[in-house]
Amino acid sequence: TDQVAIVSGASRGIGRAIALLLALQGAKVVAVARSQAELNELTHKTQGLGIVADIADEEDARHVVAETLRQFGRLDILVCNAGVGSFNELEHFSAAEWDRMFDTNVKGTFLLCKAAVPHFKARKRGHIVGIASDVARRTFAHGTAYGASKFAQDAVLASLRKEVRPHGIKVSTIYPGLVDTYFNDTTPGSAEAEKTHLRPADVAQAVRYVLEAPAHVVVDELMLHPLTQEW
Ligand code: NJP
Repeated sequence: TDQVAIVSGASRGIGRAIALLLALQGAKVVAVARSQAELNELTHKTQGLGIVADIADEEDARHVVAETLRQFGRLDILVCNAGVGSFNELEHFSAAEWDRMFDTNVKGTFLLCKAAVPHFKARKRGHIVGIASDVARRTFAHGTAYGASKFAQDAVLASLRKEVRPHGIKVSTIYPGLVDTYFNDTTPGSAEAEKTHLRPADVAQAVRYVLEAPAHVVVDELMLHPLTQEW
């Protein structure tokens, strides 16, 4: 396909795998993150566009969509993937760390959707794919801030789904379990994670599946876990 897709958080991890898979399938990919060097390396592979932006900043989020429209004339797919998390007992979280998770995971998703939806509505089509988490559907110790942010992001996407459906716009939410990425300052590729975690490419395949649904079908929700993970 020659679809135009924005992928947030594409400098590494899940977003990078999604960007590579979409590019492989012929999409024009706009890769978004704050790290210029990683984006340069990626766009070399995707032959797409890289935009350095902080999705928690309204001007940056607007710029991402405006620049995509300027360069490609349209937008077909928005993948809201960028996210951050850290885990601790409630009393050890700083207010700043709480804000960092909500600003990125919730407000960042809101701002990118807000920037893209008017264009989608005008064209009476468009597909928003949100990368949420299985922890948008369960709670766990040390997850007060991250879990709450993922519940909230999930609610943004689910409400938006109902709002934009009459305009022919799809919203699909993906709920992965553990994925072997750089998340929470980890380093992917360990022997242990190979046994217990999904690979970023597994999540990218889920994104591909929801995007390939026929025009009259919307995959609202898709959850996937490593077989070894109890949840
Ligand atoms: O994490 P990581 P994942 N503006 O750290 C970018 C969810 N998830 O791939 O800006 C723009 O390898 C950052 O780029 P940079 C998770 O909640 C994960 O695992 O250059 N971009 C990088 O490209 C998240 O929503 C697991 O630092 C921003 C990317 O985000 C999504 O999966 C399990 C940004 C993060 O890459 C991808 O996370 C689960 C900003 N303000 C859900 N802040 C898991 N890994 O186990 C960050 O259930 N980025």
